[in-house]
Amino acid sequence: MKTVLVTCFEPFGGDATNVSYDAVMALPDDIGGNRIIKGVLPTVFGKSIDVVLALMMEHKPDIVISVGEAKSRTAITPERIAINIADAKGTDNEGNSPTDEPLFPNAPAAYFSTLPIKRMVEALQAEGIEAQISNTAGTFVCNSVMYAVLHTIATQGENTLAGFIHLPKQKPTAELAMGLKRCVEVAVIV
Ligand code: PCA
Repeated sequence: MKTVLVTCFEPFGGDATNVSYDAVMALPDDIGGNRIIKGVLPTVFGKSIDVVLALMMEHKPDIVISVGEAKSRTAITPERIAINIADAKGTDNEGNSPTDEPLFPNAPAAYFSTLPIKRMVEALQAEGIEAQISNTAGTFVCNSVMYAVLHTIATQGENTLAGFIHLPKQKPTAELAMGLKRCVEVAVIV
């Protein structure tokens, strides 16, 4: 029985909703006997990292799956890699708009997801849910959270599995929640 921390984001960019919030909140609290802890992160550089790291300290999860919305995508996309940069085209929810800023100075350029991303994609496709691996989580708040979680796990020498999944905006919440549930089921059997 594992503890899985699943985080989502508040709406951003002037939107009233964020599909990651709707889909994560629709997840059951128990998936196959594993405990699902849900967290909501502010779409703000820095603060989002503070919140996710505090949730990790509090709940000591075996697996961290962070989830966000990708407006222009049509598939559920487990991310392969997070990069050590913050570079925003617009602003976050507190008006921050960093340009070419390292997230953590003197830290590695990138971290790979430690989630079973290929098996997640296969499991989703087997259910008829559009899914593919993404090779960039962008350079906005979502990438910063993925990077910070993986960097913290790596520097603390823990064996927590972690990664990020971007959800498409224009799909029914029920389909996205079902897809996320399958991703959790695949991750807990690693
Ligand atoms: N998507 C944004 C930040 C919050 C979210 O849901 C991103 O892709 O960075």
